[in-house]
Amino acid sequence: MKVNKKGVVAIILGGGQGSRLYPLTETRSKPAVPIGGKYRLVDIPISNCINSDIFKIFVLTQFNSASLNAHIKNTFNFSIFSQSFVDILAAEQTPDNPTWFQGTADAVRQCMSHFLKHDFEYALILSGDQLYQMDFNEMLEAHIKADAAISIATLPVNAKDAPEFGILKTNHESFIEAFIEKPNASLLPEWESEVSEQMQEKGKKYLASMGIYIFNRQLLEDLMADPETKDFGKEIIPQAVGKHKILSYQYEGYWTDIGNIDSFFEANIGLTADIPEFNLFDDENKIFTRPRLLPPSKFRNSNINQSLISEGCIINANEIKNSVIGIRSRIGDGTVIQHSYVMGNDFYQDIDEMNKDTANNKIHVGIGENCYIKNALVDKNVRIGNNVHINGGKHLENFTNELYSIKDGIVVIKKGAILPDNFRI
Ligand code: ADQ
Ligand code: ADP
Repeated sequence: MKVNKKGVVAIILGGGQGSRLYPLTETRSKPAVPIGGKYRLVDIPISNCINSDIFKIFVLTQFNSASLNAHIKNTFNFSIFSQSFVDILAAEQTPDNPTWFQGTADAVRQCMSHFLKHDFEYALILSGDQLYQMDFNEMLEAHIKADAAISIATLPVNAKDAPEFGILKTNHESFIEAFIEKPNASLLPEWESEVSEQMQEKGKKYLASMGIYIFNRQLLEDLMADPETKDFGKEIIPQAVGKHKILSYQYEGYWTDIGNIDSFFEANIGLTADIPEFNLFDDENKIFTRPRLLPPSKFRNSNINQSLISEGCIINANEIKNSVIGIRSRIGDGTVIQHSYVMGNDFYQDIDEMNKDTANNKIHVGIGENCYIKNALVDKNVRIGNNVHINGGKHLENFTNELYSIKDGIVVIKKGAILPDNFRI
């Protein structure tokens, strides 16, 4: 069966207020959060679309930021002869203004007039904070073959994770017969599904919504007409069950939510595994990002182990282990970095600037000499002095001040923070 690829628009839900990723979202919108040393969160769903030949893409975000605009504009510029685009649609008001997006469905509703200007048959609605590589054409083919009105990508999860998701039950044709958003653990026994033997062995007996939906155009338009329904998971999907044909498209590949600091951190560190579950080294499924034309990274006296080092770095560190080091990072002599994600810098300081900083007792951009950094997430453009000791871990309580936050034992150094010599966490 041939899928009419021109007939699909992708709508990426780029994020609510981003509070679960605070403080990474303190100064930028969620889609602009840097991931994997050189990418941004929004690159993941956009790349999945491009790899699935879907080229009409909207990104819905709660607030617009210069870095998101610059990133999209400089990365995803298609030929003027094609009708392809990546457009950012931002809620333009303040949090207490009622036109601020009230939920995922409300975000889609408020932008509906922009979508309807385009010729499409199917709307593919995606989450902006998930790490996965999926061919949406296979899902679209299943949707068309089943003559479904809505399709939801699903995957089996265990009892521990099930309360975090929309959980569903299907009939023998994979149509969804019941759906509950984030069920209380006490309700779970009623929500077990038949899953493959392999999933059964892993205790993954519950079918969860991945928050990836295909809607037929007219149905989406009809459902969006009711301003009372604010959310896909809480209202639109549960209310559509029993009224419309909703297909469960089961997926068993790697997929993970990266919506909070803990999962975001682990997903980044996971990229340093021998064979990471998310494959950046895949010609068929490239992750597209901004080509920055940075110089190669330069090392001196450094022992680098099981780590990803991005372009344009100047690294004199003693040791870097199980870590992701972002673009333009500068790391001084004798420093040790373990199990950490250092996002890097937006710019280089030239020698004059550095000399001026030295004369003014100001710390240079980057990480200084003889530091020890473990279990930390270091945002961009920080100035970390010499002999700074950061030892994250479960022994630390949650905490936040203007320089750093601690969440689930992970120390997050805020963007642009200045940590003086001998600072200890
Ligand atoms: P959650 O991920 O908890 O559950 P939600 O917080 O609504 O749902 O987020 C879905 C996506 O929309 C995220 O990418 C989020 O950043 C974005 N988003 C949230 N509010 C938004 C807003 N106001 N404007 C723009 N974007 C916004 C959902 C489903 C569950 C399903 C899980 C799978 O409701 O049924 O199991 O996704 O992760
Ligand atoms: P990225 O490579 O992460 O996309 P850019 O090179 O586009 O980052 O820079 C990100 C932001 O940093 C831009 O908004 C840019 O204007 C800003 N920037 C560039 N140089 C400097 C500087 N010297 N000081 C502060 N911000 C800068």
